[in-house]
Amino acid sequence: MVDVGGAVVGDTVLAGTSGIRAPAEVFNSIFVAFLGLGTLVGVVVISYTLYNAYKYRYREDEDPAPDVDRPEVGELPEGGGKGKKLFLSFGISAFIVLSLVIWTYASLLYVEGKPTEVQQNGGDVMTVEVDGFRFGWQFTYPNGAQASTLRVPADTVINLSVTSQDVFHNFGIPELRAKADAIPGQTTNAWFVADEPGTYQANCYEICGEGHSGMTADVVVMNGSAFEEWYAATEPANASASDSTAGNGTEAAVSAPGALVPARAGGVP
Ligand SMILES: [Cu+2]
Repeated sequence: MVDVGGAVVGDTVLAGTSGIRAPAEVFNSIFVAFLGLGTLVGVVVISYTLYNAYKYRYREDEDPAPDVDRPEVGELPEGGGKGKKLFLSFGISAFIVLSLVIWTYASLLYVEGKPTEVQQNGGDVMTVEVDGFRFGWQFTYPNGAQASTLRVPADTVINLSVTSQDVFHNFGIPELRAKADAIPGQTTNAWFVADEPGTYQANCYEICGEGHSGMTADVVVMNGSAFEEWYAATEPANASASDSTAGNGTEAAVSAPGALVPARAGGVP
């Protein structure tokens, strides 16, 4: 695996010491490739157009105009003989487009399958359940603890299992390039790896009512030991309300929307 040393490109935080290529990095390279190729194609097409405009320009000193074979509207270009130029440009375009489609699709498969693969290989994946509600987010940790701020360890694969209590929402952390629909009755996954401790912001990306624009949450990336210490002190929000088999706290979160607000004070700082 390529270690990019925790490079920060623009506002994108790339994975560092975890050695796992985060979606932020994958999406960044797709963006750069499309931007680069788009620019290259643009430069070639515009230069060739300008070159021909200059070559076939009107010149007063040539009267009558020399007999050149200018392309007519509707005529297939036959440059290079027997449409060689046409064949070449179609061929190159098809090659570029197909390569991009295949490469992008492979990248998406990587992003979709990576957390499962890491888990199967015995790597660390922390799954946090994200519940959207009008108007806020509730995070449920593997131990059942709930909070309105998402705290995660750095350099760890964080798998978000996103759902909604009421209407459609969309959970996204722009800097970490993590984004998933929050749909009632369904779960959607997104994951990220952050190597730069700090505070990021999660927003709702689906108009959901008057409080939509304020539907934000802090995402605090902590270094491993600080996170462990914090996590060890958390308690399941519903510890007294249901038996410990609830484990990840899903049932309580889904069946008791009324518990959302108290959960903010549910023993999680
Ligand atoms: Cu929303």
